[in-house]
Amino acid sequence: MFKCGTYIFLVVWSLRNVSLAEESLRFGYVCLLDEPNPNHCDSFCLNTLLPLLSQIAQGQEQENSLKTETKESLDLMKSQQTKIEDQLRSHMESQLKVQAKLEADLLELQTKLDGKLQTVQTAMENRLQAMQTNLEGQLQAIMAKMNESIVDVADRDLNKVPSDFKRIGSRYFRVIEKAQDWTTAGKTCQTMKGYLASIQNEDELTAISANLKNFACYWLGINDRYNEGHYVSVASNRKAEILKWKEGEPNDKSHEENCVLLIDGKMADYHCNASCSFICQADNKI
Ligand SMILES: [Ca+2]
Ligand SMILES: [Ca+2]
Repeated sequence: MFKCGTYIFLVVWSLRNVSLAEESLRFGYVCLLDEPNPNHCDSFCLNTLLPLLSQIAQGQEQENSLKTETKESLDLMKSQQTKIEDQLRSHMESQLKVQAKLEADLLELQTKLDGKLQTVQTAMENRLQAMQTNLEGQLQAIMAKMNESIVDVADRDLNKVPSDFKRIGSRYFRVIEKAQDWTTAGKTCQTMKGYLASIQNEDELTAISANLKNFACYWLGINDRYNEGHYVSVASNRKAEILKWKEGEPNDKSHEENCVLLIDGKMADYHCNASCSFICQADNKI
């Protein structure tokens, strides 16, 4: 095998020498190397090889330079890539911070809006509740008044109450702001189809007094004309239901005070010929 390889090498070398010999003949010089020994290379060979070697070295140098430039370019690109990546990372971190702050602000705003919305809703509910309560109260008052009117109409029809008598409490009265003596006042009430009034109880006294002027006297139908100290109603001829005397009354002054008047919510016996306003009642039950 070795021998065979050596033979092939020698053949190639011989062919190259033949080629060189031909080239030498063409250019007018001869270099025949019978033995492939570097020591036998003369100056011509060296002159021939040196440019090649120089080109090879120059090529090698260019290659190294190119490698160096390429490496520098790659390093620069890598550096720029790293810088861009850092910038992108920093930018993304900033964006994330901004996004987080926006989300926090949005949540805070949402919370505030929810709170205000709840406050407004509560206020509206309270207002609606108050309006509803008020309307219910008004409705009840209207219904009570309607019922009262219905009862009043029915009662007036049933008891034949004159239309100009006013319902005070459970009965019908008419206050006459015209000063007359007790007897004339009684007759005036009769012309109105009524009677000089007596009082049923303290609530009725309070209700009637609310319809009278202050410091003014009003005749009642109560008297003790026939039996001193025994007060009766002129309408029913029965004992007076309630007597609420003013301080110091009754005093039957000069033994002539037999008629009862009402002044500022209290009663007093007084001379029947005196002039006072008076109160008529529609019924003769009291
Ligand atoms: Ca008397
Ligand atoms: Ca008196």
